[in-house]
Amino acid sequence: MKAYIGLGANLEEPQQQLETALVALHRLPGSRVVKRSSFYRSKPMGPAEQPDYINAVAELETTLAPPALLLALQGIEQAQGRDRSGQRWSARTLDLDLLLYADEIIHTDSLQVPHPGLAERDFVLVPLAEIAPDVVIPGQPGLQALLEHCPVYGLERLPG
Ligand code: A4P
Ligand code: MG
Repeated sequence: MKAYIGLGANLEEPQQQLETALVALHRLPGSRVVKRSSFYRSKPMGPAEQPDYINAVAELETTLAPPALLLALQGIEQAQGRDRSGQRWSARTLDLDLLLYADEIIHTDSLQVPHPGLAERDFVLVPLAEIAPDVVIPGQPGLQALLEHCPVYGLERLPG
């Protein structure tokens, strides 16, 4: 199955956190990273008194089912020192969101797919459009339409 993962970090060398996370994603059982977007610097959504974020999106080919994939993502966050004690949307070493899983719509207590915040986040939509411009988001209009209505957090695409 094809899954799209949103990566975000704004503490402790965020670019390195994302590089490390991409390697960890590639090593998950039955999984490989087939595409990765550029890295983007973005202003924080949520509490403003935190560092800028680095964001990216990866396309994963995986045989893991969605609940197992979510647990695996949380394991990678944990391994990279994610501290969940702060308030919502506070600074973090690594955040991995399951954005899309094939064409599935999932609503359970622990997992919502497509990710509910996707349409309101340029730091997700822009890197997603870079690697998958024609991706279908179940229950939503196309990426270009979403981008036109999306709030702007001030994205800067990083070289390399
Ligand atoms: N959960 C449900 N659906 C999903 C999914 N599709 N992917 C549940 C991942 N998790 C999902 O997440 C809280 C719970 O969401 C999990 O237990 C899981 O079962 P979390 O990662 O523990 O907490 P969080 O990340 O602090 O909360 P939340 O609401 O998920 O925050 P977001 O949406 O991840 O946003 N600004 C910029 N510029 N760039 C960013 O990347 N990120 C955030 C965090 C805030 N501001 C940002 C950025
Ligand atoms: Mg999260």
